Amino acid sequence: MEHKFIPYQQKELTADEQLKASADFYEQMDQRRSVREFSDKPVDIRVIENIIKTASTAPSGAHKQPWTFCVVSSKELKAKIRAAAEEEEKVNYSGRMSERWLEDLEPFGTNWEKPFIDIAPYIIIVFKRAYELIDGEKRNNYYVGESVGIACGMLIAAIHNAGLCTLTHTPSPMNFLAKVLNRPDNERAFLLMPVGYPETNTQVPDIKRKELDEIMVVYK
Ligand code: IYR
Repeated sequence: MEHKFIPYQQKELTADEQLKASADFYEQMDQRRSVREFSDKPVDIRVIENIIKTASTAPSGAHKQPWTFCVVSSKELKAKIRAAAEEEEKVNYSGRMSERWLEDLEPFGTNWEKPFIDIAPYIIIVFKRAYELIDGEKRNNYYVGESVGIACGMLIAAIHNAGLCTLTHTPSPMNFLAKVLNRPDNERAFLLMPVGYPETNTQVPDIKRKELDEIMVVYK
């Protein structure tokens, strides 16, 4: 079988341009914070389309692109999702999570209440596609968790780049999302992300990122 290849073109930067571009991008990304209090200020759906297109540029196992991004703006659906998420989180916070886990979360001030699901203009629920059904036949996807994780990272970067914020919310177990959104059997909920503007005067925990020498090991 013939497989077509086409020339790859990427603009090469000078050494100086590269240093500046990488430093500028780091500065920009270092401003990103997870936000838990959202404003209901509307966001143009075309911005959401662009950030999802960006996420879908992620590499994936055998280029299967094993993801579906569900965008919820309906008040009724958001309320349904919030109620189901809070039901699970109540159980999590009152026993399903270990004492140590709850202690680790203390600095973030999280609890079972998830008002942001109602308030943010959009909720993106990312589903991973465990397999594909093509003409009634099951076809494999590969490295599904890795692929969808990478796409979510790119989604988060795109959201920040658009001057918006998000939160990686993982209500657990999250199978209620497939039910509420009527997803097919091959899809599993992966991450729930409110997208919008932060509420006025929102505060975020005063946390520090690890220094480079704690995260990078160079082998010469
Ligand atoms: N899923 C819960 C608990 C939670 C867990 C971790 I790890 C966090 O970093 C934050 C929260 C919740 O969303 O509240």
